[in-house]
Order: sequence, then structure tokens, then C-alpha cells
Amino acid sequence: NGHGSYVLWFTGLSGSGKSTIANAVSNELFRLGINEYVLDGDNIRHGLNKDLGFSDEDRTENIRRIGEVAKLFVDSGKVVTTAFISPFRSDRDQVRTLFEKGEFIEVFVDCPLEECERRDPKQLYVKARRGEIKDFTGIDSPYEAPERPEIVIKSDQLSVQEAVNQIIQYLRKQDEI
Ligand code: GGZ
Repeated sequence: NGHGSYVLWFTGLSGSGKSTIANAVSNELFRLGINEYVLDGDNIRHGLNKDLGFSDEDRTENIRRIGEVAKLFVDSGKVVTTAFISPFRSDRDQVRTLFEKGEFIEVFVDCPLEECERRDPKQLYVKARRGEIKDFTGIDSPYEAPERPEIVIKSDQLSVQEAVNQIIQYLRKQDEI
């Protein structure tokens, strides 16, 4: 399955580093001659899914649609990276069923809530603690960590480059690069 098409599905809390690491992986893959595309809040929640909010139902629908779009990319022969909290295990497992074995690579960006809250780059945790944002993941909405992710990135203990290296190493081992 060398140079195949697959999805790198990032999951983790807000502020865990999903988008940063996903974009850095994307740049590295580009350097290696793999033209890969990143789906994230900027291009999905502002477009295809702009009718959806952050209730449990809307998050489930958000992830369902993203899964279907990722599937289209993979069918067309592309590598795609997704960077969404995707907090519900059942939603991620449902997306996994769309793909052949080995095509769905779940990347758990494992960062303690306290560290995400300390970073709080958009001051969203502060607002959630004050009750100004409702249903915020980790505060008053759940995050269900993956049980058997293909990759676990301890993003509080690694630099972005080290995280990228860990993922590239995994892909090499799987003959995906
Ligand atoms: C979580 C929220 C919320 C609530 C707005 N809960 O750090 P960010 O800003 O850039 O990333 C978060 C993003 C989460 O959207 P996703 O599509 O990834 O979520 S899910 O997979 O659960 O559907 C955050 C911002 O949107 N944001 N309100 N209530 N994150």
C-alpha cells in the first residue's frame, strides 16, 4: 500500500495542538512529494457545516459529514488530514467503518486539560469557565479519548517538529511514504 491514500484523523481537546501539528505534517508531506489536504474548522465549519453548532447532535453531524468528505478524498486517491475535536468515540468509530483497513489513522493529540487551559490561545476556556460559552469541550461537554488510536502524540511533552517526526515515522513503518 506504498504511497496509498488515507486519512490522518486528529482528535483532541481545543488547544491541544491538533491544527498546528496537522498543518506541520501537511507541509512535511508536501516536501516529500505527497500533496495532501487539511480539513479543519476554517474550511469546514465556515462553509459546508456553517449550519451546525456545538450541541451533541450538531457535533455528531459535523463529524459525520467530515467523515464522508474525507472518504471522497481517499476515493479520489488523495491523502487527507482532519483536525476536529471529534469528542465522541462512537462518531469516530462510525467514520472508521467508511474506510478500508489501514486507511483510517486515528491520531490522538493527548494534552491534559490543565495544559490546554493554561495555553488558552483564544481565551475560550476562560469564557467557558465564566459561563459565557456553553457546552465547551472539557468544561461542560465531554471528551472521550480514543481507546486504540494508531498514534498518540503527547503534545505537552513534544515540540511540533518532534510530533511531526513521530507521525512521519509511523507512516514510513506502514509503508505509506
Ligand atoms: C469546543 C468550540 C466551542 C465549544 C467554539 N466547544 O480552539 P478552537 O476553537 O480553534 O477549536 C475549537 C473549535 C471546535 O470545533 P470542532 O468542529 O473541532 O468541534 S467538534 O469536533 O466537537 O464538532 C474552538 C471552537 O471551535 N469552539 N465553541 N462549545 N470548541
